[in-house]
Amino acid sequence: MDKRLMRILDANFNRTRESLRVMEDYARFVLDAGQLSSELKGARHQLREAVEMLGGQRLLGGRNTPGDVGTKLCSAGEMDRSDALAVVTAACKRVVESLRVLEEFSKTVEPEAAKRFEGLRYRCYEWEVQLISRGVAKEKLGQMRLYVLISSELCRKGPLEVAREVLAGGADCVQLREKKMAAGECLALAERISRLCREQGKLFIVNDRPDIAVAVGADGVHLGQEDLPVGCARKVLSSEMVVGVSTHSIAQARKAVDDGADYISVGPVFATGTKPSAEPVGIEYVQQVAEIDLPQVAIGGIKLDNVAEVIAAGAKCVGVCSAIICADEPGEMAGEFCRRLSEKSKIKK
Ligand code: TZP
Ligand code: MG
Repeated sequence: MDKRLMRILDANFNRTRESLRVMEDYARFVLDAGQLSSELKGARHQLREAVEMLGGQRLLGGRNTPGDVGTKLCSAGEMDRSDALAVVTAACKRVVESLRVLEEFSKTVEPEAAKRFEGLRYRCYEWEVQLISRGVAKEKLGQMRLYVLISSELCRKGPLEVAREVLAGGADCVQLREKKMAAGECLALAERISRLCREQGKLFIVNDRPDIAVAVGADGVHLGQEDLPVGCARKVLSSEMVVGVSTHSIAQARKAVDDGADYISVGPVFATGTKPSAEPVGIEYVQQVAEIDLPQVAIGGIKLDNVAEVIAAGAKCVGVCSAIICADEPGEMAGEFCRRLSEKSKIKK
């Protein structure tokens, strides 16, 4: 094989391998996405097999790093990575470029290998969507301040109107929590709220129902202690979707971390008519759970007159249902919660 061709193939094999490793480690260590990271590991193996068809190790014969005129060229932005998401985004772009180069140049020597590179390139487009959308959702979970739960039966106005208003008022996330609604009706409502949230770049979570969450393209699902286990729900969910788990004790919070939850709810902090059977866990649990390194939503009986106490206990995000959705003006009420949350977080800084 022509040495120049060997150099191109060798360089792009390395680029692809390295980018896949970045993607795999992001899936594994940032997203805790077992299935995705094992698919990416498999992709490195498939890459190696396709490269074997071109001579494998023999491509090294073309390598001439000191004589490579490109090693010192650095494009603007190459060193500019603000966070892990920016790193994986760049790797996703790079991997399809290098696979395309492998594909095109291997057509001249081994068309069968070219087809393999093409197949891998298509899969990389899908992995890119999964890695980035789940990465973005994870980032958003960490930045949430106000998480609003909507249950139609408690809404003073229509649930869709309430969703629209609370989003306008500053809610970062809406959860649809319908305990009595028939699946078909819930699906239709979830579809509409999901669209609203997507339009505004806000998170949308469905309570209890992974099937409905998947069907409407929600960001994720919220599960209680008696619902499906996280691992089981993940089998049904698309890999970019997040899972939240209700916790009522530090042991449950630790278990949720081990099970791979993306966030936890912490409560009920106070007694609440929305979940009358649940024993309040008190403000002490909010303080205690702050040691857990996972986004948290303090929830249960939180109102304007006690939210300061919850924030003072360490909560960065509060989950509110009745105090907002039963209000005459849910949007204004959401706005007032947001003001208090941001005032308190400014004092803390
Ligand atoms: N989980 C713990 S408390 C609760 C849930 C879903 C209900 C929260 O509703 P409210 O009306 O804000 O107390
Ligand atoms: Mg539940």
